[in-house]
Amino acid sequence: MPPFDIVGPESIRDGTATDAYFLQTERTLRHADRNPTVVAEVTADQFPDGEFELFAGVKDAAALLEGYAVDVDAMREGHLFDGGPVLRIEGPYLEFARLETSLLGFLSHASGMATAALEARRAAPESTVLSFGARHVHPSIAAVVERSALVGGLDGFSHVAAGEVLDREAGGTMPHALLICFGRGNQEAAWQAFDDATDPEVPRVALCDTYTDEVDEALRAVETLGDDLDSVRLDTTGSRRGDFRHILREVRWELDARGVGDVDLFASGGLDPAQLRALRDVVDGFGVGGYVSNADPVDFALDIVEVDGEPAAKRGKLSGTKQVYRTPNGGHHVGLADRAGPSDGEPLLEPLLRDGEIVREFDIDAAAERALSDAERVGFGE
Ligand code: PCP
Repeated sequence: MPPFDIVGPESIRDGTATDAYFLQTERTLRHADRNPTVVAEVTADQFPDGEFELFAGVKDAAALLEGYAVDVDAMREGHLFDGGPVLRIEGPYLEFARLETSLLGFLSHASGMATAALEARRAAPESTVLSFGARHVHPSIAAVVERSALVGGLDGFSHVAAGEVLDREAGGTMPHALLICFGRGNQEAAWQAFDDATDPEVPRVALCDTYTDEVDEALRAVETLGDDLDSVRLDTTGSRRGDFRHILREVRWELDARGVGDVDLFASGGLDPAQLRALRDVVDGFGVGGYVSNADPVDFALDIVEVDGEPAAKRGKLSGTKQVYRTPNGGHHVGLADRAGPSDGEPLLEPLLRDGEIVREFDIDAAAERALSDAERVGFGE
């Protein structure tokens, strides 16, 4: 028995990470000697509805489909979409039937978290916003959480192993556990020990809410670390929070009054975009966890829309191979791919694989820039 309940990359690659009915379908089609060439599209909403979500998970989707005899077109990671296909596969159905489960999982989960991250980003555009939410989900998807957070425009993340996967360094300073290990009344010893033990390039962010009043602890941190102190973080427990904005303003006031206006103020603990908006003028940065990592997956489905060149679809779904166009006003137009699109429309489905070979590069920063520019264009998160 494996030590953890994790479906491994081999099962994802060979397609056994699937729903059993796809294997039954494969058997049935082979038995009937039937393997039509189909076009299948991944769609959340058939028609644009003005409710935008952020497309993510494309790198993993491409890796899943690599090596199969299919052509795939998809939106770029970091595009906002509100209807119509985001990805299209063309090829013999038996090439990719069993991959549907993992394909939808890759796209749905990452897109849901990236959308939430972009909401947080847009709620506090000038603040540092860090992803702290890997602790709420299964560790096997931590890199998906952190990549999605970056695609949505967050500035960094906390998960170390995810950093190794993404080739980015995780950040973070101290939990309450460190303070508690030194004991009540010994916060100075904890902050000082952290300062002594930590590489100089790591910012000194003192957690200042463990035992006593936040103003009291913040001022004691200033006295302890002096010029070395970069920031204080308040993660005030919900039951003690009262008016968090007032607590933060008070800390800011007292720091400024003592001439340490350059010490930044960080807030964390159960924050959502509404709270970020309400606090962004009094703090310099936020740690956001569950709002991103616990986001609902996007409700994507994969539907066959063409069989052997003929339009086909289940009821409620639109038949025919489609293209999605972005119009200059930020709206979307969904049309048949073999018809002319809007004269000023930008087609969004672009080649991802040709005959099983990946024909695109993936860049997290480029995806994040796309997401922010799309958000401006369509007014997402305003
Ligand atoms: C932060 C805080 C939040 C965690 C991160 C995730 O950690 O406790 O609960 O953010 P979220 O609430 O938005 O999901 P620490 O303050 O370091 O946690 P601890 O209390 O364990 O020291």
